[in-house]
Amino acid sequence: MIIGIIGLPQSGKTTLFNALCGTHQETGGYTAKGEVHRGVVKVPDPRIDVLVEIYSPKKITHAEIEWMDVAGFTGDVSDRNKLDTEIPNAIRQADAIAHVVRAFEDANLPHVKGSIDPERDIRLIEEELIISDLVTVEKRLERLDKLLRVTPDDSMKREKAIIDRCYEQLSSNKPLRDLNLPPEDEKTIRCFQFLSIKPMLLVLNISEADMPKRAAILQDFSQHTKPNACAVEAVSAKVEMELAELGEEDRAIFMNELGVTQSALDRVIRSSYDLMGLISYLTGGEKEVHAWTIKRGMTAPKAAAVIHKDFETGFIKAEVIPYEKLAQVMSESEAKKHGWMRLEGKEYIVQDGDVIFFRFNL
Ligand SMILES: Nc1nc2c(ncn2[C@@H]2O[C@H](COP(=O)(O)OP(=O)(O)OP(=O)(O)O)[C@@H](O)[C@H]2O)c(=O)[nH]1
Ligand SMILES: [Mg+2]
Repeated sequence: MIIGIIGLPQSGKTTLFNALCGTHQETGGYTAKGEVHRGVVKVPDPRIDVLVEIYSPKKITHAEIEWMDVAGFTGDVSDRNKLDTEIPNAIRQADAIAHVVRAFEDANLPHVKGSIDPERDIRLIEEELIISDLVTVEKRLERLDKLLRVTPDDSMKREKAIIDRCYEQLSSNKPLRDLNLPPEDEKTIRCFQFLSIKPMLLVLNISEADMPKRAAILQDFSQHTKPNACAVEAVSAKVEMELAELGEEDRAIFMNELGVTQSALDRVIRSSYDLMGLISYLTGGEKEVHAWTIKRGMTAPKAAAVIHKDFETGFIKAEVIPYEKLAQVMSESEAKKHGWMRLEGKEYIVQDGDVIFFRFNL
């Protein structure tokens, strides 16, 4: 799963990327067009720590998400003939988008649009995503019209009906995300890698001085400004980057000085995970404790295939203990004695935090 970080120039994207990935990419120097930073981040999961206590494994593997950082969007769609395509194209492969919105004041760093105005910036970036998709849709419609004149087959007609809907939505300046297309329609147009259909997390980049007010800022923003179907988090990217560079002890002292108890980054990572409809199930043993990423709603054999595709074909049963039950007694055998281990079959929908042992036949 990949998340693309986007936003206006100098909004703090690379700073956030460094904080998330523990990297040292240059900040404040305008990421160049065509430059893409990539990094993999562990999804924080306190349940893993508990499983490690239970199993004392040799190896520990967290769920992971890949992040990408690209140059700033222009925020200018006034001339369709001069649209930038390179930067939007760089994030097409992402499964979701994190839009870094500048909310911090800094007199030494003028905002590229002249003032601090998160609502405007969100609209500008949304418009850029919409126009970029509109260009793709128009091209496809033109091609489909030609093809349909020659061979009017049913699948093409079906695609045309979906693309027509997309055209209508985008022409009304609305993102495809709000269309809530049924999964089979979404699958038909997946190959176009539309941008405005991707789940979006808005990351408000707030001033260091506002950190203690973070919760109030978030609430106010969610009530008044947040567009539909987006998630929102607030961080001070600069502070988070500085925190990420510190050792554990110094970090605790610095956080105490700032009046914060938990790194806001953990929440950004968790929110992005939820936003993409992802959950984790866990496997435990002496060899390894492992959090596996799956889409919410997956059946047990599909979830098993994430470990190895043979587990899906050879699937027999899943032995499932819900995490809370296991944590209650801190022992697999005790959990079994309580009758908390269930045997589930092929139709079982795996739940977040299920601790699973797959039985399979190879
Ligand atoms: N005061 C303050 N400055 C910040 C914060 N986050 C980023 N900055 C500063 O903003 C400037 C731009 O940060 P970058 O992370 O390079 O911004 P960017 O969005 O990657 O910029 P481009 O790559 O040009 O699009 C740097 O000087 C950062 O130190 C913040 O939370 N507070
Ligand atoms: Mg940058």
